[in-house]
Amino acid sequence: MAHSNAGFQPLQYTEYTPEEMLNRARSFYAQHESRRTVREFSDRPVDREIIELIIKTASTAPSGANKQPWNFGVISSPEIKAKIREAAEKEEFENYHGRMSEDWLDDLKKFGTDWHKPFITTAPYIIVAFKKAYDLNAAGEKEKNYYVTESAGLACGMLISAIHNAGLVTVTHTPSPMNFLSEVLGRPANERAFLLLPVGYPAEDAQVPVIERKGLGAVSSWYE
Ligand code: IYR
Repeated sequence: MAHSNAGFQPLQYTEYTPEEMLNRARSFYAQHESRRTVREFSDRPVDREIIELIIKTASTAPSGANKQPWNFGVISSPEIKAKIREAAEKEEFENYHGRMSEDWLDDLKKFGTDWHKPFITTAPYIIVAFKKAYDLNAAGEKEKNYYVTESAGLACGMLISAIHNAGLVTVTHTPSPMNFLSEVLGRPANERAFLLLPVGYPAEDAQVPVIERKGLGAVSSWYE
């Protein structure tokens, strides 16, 4: 393929034998299949370098025009975690007492969630993923980002895989509305909080709900 732009280089690519491919695909699947969302955390400390590597992994996600329209707020300060928990619980209290429909509350019953969010102060790290609606260049002018929600979602998916791969656990917490996170963390106007993820070890007695994953037949449609 001819490229008008000189900024290209040869792809670094490793090909596996069909057998290696199958083994790799099987073990990657098995590893992902063992992931569970965890809401009960230990306060055991986690090495900062692990968190750095997890975020670097997330940031390898593809994004619209490679704009990488995300920023991860990483909170270990007990004072800031306490502020975030207080504000999140205030919103969640309202959600569970009138803002969420009866059907919605019913759908959540099996997860045992309520407005209390102790994991925000127990987990050693809280990661708040922000999506960047636009960027500001050096002159302070707005520069467009593309497929911002999709891009941030992809990065968060890879973040979750990296957390699991490292042997840590998380929950994708979505306090709503989330604008308090921008205020508490002093984020600029072009960023919107997207997800809040506590990261750490599970509590020793952590329990998870009994759930099932849909089978291949239910999640895929094949045209052969
Ligand atoms: N944001 C609330 C409610 C909640 C909503 C869904 I959809 C969930 O899958 C789980 C919880 C909370 O975090 O409790």
